[in-house]
Amino acid sequence: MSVVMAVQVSCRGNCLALRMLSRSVSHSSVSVESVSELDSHTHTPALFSRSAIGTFFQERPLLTNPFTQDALLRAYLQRHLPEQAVQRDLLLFGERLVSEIEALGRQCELNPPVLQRFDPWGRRVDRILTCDAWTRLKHISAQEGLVAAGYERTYGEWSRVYQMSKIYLFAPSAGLYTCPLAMTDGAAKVIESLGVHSSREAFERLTTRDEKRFWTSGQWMTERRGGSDVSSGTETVARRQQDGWFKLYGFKWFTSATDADMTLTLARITDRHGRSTAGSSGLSLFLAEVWDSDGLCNGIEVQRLKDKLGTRQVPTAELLLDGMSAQLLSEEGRGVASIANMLTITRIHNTVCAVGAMRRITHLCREYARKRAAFGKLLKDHALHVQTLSRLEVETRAAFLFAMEVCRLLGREENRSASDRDTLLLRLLTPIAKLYTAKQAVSVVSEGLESFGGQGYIEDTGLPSMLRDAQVLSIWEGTTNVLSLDVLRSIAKSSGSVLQAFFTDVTERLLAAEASAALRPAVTSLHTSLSALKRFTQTAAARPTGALELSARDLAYSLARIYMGALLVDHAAWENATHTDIYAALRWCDQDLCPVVSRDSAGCYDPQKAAMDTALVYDGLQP
Ligand code: MFK
Repeated sequence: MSVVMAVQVSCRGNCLALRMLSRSVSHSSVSVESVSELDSHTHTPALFSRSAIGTFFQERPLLTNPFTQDALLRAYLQRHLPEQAVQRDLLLFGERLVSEIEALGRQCELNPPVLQRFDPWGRRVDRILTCDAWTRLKHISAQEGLVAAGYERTYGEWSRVYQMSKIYLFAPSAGLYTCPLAMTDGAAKVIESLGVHSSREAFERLTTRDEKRFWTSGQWMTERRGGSDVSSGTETVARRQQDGWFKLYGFKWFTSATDADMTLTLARITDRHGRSTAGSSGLSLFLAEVWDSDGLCNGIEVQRLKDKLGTRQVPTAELLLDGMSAQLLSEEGRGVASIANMLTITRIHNTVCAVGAMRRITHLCREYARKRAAFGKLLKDHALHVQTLSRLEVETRAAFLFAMEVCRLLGREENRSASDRDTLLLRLLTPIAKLYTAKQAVSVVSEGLESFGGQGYIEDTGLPSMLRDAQVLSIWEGTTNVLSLDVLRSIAKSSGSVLQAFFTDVTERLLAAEASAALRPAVTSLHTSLSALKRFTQTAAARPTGALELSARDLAYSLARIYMGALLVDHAAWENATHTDIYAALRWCDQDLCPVVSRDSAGCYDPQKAAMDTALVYDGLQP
């Protein structure tokens, strides 16, 4: 092969390189051939191949053990769950994440599931084919007890904190395997709560560490009419069979991780004339195995897999239920109330995964800032850059403490050590934590990507998928507004007791921190916001119809910000807290902690303003 050809091969596809080469060559009046010959004699690399691609390559940010890197997680566990066994397990798990799981997660992103509709001989099979890495993640999930740890209850009321610490570490590496795990955990919780003996085997499989027996579960709630308004949107019917089982007929529009072994789903039981009851009281909860022992569907046609912005690793399908055999799990007509337990668990998983995403991006950003130089110095030496990262860190810390507090409350309830206040707080804080951390995750991950410059927008860095996958967190398991209305529902249903529990809890945490002079500005600000919020809620019931609903999102945000502030202050007042813990609490409390009061003062919830909102949104719309 001639030297010229060798150059062309080494620069294949790089026309720019060749153009630059001919320009530099014509300046020095040396032909391509003569330069190449010179190089071939002296054995130096071709001049142009260097000038074309340059010699500088940016170091990539390295992922190291996410447990050892996480100061707040380690401090939190040191304070609340200082068991050696927990430390050891998380340390080893962190190593496994780096050495094995991270690559599996990436493979899942690159090899999304496909639907095989027919076998080679034309038989309809509707198989959802996932990659080997997805199966491996299922096995690892069982081995590591990612669901089991919540039910073994080895650490009593701290068992959920232990389990969710693992999920938190796992999530950003797991190629969305957290999705089936969330639903599996939720299904186990529903079965345990209902105490259904006939589904004992399902419960045992959902919560086992034996990878050969481990089952995952789906949660099929969404039909064409919508995923939020489940009560009026569910058209699936259930026909009773002579053996006491049911056949289900309907169309499920979004089913996540549809390769699951079993599912929980809602349907309306028909009477012998085929009639069913409309609304929430007509819905019952069913358990069904999805596949038979030959891998064929149980009375299901998979219409298609969804083409999604993110979560591409997870099969999401439209399903026609055409006589799916199912077992009644709840009392007749108690479907929504029964599946609410599943929603609590999946919303907590969502919260934990949102924090996991924030933590991963902040770690990558700070690592990159130690390696990337611009304008003559490393990014870590640019104060403005570090200020931006510090703000992301404050968001992440507040979100982490919030997530862990909800897990702690869940653990206390399951350990039967919850006080009435704990139970009320768990009900109120679950939707708030989910809705607030989901929004934070989108914003923190987006800002984090920006700190990589153009590289944050490049697919094979793996960074863009983090943003895509964060975007779903505020959509599935209840959108921000649906969850804000759920907060109102919890207040109304408890006649305000959930709010009383909130006020008492925050006040006690602030009192405990009052001795700290360093924390005083944060404590004062939280007291002021809490008092303003109390006054708002006391007058809220007397407001015009609709005003409360208009304030729902801002109310949820206010409850979130105040509670997160109280948790940061509480953590910073701990005897082993560091000055960074105090600083994080102070910075958090710089913001408007009670937007519902600020917006109320601006008249945002007046009926006239609602009319103006409509006028603004539809301004210029042609009929
Ligand atoms: C990383 C994480 C991964 C997660 C993966 C998940 C993938 C799966 C994707 C999906 O499936 S996304 C679809 C998820 N769908 C939702 O989240 C539904 C959103 N809509 C709601 O949450 C509505 O608020 C709800 C359907 C619950 C409203 O239904 P209703 O029938 O209008 O409620 P209603 O009548 O107020 O309440 C019925 C009963 O349920 C009441 O109990 P009682 O009959 O005993 O009074 C309520 O108290 C109870 N309930 C409702 N919401 C509750 C609840 N109980 C406890 N907690 C709640 N949140």
